[in-house]
Amino acid sequence: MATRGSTMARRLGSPRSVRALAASLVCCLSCAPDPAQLRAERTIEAEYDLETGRLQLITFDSDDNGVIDTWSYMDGNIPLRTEIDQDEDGTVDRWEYYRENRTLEKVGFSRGGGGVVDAWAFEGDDGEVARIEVSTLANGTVDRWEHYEAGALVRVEEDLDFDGGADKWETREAGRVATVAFDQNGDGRPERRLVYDAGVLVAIESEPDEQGVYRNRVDVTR
Ligand SMILES: [Ca+2]
Ligand SMILES: [Ca+2]
Ligand SMILES: [Ca+2]
Repeated sequence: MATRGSTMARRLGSPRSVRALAASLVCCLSCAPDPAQLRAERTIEAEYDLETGRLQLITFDSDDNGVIDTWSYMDGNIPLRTEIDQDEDGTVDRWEYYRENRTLEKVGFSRGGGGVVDAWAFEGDDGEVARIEVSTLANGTVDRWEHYEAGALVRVEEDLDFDGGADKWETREAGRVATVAFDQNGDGRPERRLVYDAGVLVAIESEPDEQGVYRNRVDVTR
């Protein structure tokens, strides 16, 4: 699992579609007819709500090959979401979501394929992917949280019984599992933790105190 998220994209990147659209639209307004304007006229189309007249969708053929690959859903001039079919196979593979201040909030992608968004990547302060939230049932409900540092998966939380709260916590070191803790009685806190050394199980800890320090440890002989 370590590589699936990290190869997705180290950086979410800026919302390239909106940026390209903005550049094209500015050129439309400011320049005499030229190739850039003609290209914009050819590749960008806007759709408006028939009742309110508000802009609701901009479609864009970003590589000018005659196939629309980018759909930006708008509320007037506020971008809500952009869907991109990067390989132009007819299914969306990238979903960009924006905050109210128009900055990129998260990028959705499909681990399961088929054009269904089932994972969402969030950027950290360093510009790299810091967290990926996953809906393993592809139903929109997140049940797996992956945490990354410098592109490496370091921690995973899972909601195995789908009650909305994590009940399995995994830590990783150098790409290998280091500890796995389980909440077995449903109180939201772990009661048992497996400890690994170089990926091999070496101990089982149990009976945590109020601070979560395990009072019982059984070493596993190899
Ligand atoms: Ca295209
Ligand atoms: Ca596609
Ligand atoms: Ca749970």
